[in-house]
Amino acid sequence: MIVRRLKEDILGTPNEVHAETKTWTSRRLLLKKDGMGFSFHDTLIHGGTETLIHYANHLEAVYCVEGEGELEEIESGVVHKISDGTMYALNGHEKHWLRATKTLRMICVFNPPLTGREDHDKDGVYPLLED
Ligand code: 9YT
Repeated sequence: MIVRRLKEDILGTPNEVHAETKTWTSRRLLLKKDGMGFSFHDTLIHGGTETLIHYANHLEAVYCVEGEGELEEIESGVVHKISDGTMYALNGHEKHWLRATKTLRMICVFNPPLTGREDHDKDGVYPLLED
């Protein structure tokens, strides 16, 4: 069994990942090496920012537990409001803008799981990494 606590086990360690864009911070609680088949993160999208995201190599589901913002699907132009209680799943690898008007706290799962080092490239993509 794995038990981890955000404050004691993640914050201030390499599993607290700050995006190079400075628009988000990902606190990664479960990673590929944990063998669960997915990774599990508690992510902050900082208020007043927008982030280009395109998970070409991964599926991601996201559940918002705090904050306010929106997701714009780039291909269709459809905009979805996001607040406490909103879930979205990128089952079509949709490229999107993620905007936070008030810092969003998002619980995210990735399949395949992240190894822990991933940050977005200029197109918002995470590479497929091995441990
Ligand atoms: C919601 C989202 O995709 N945020 C960007 C960071 C990512 N979820 C991560 O690595 O935790």
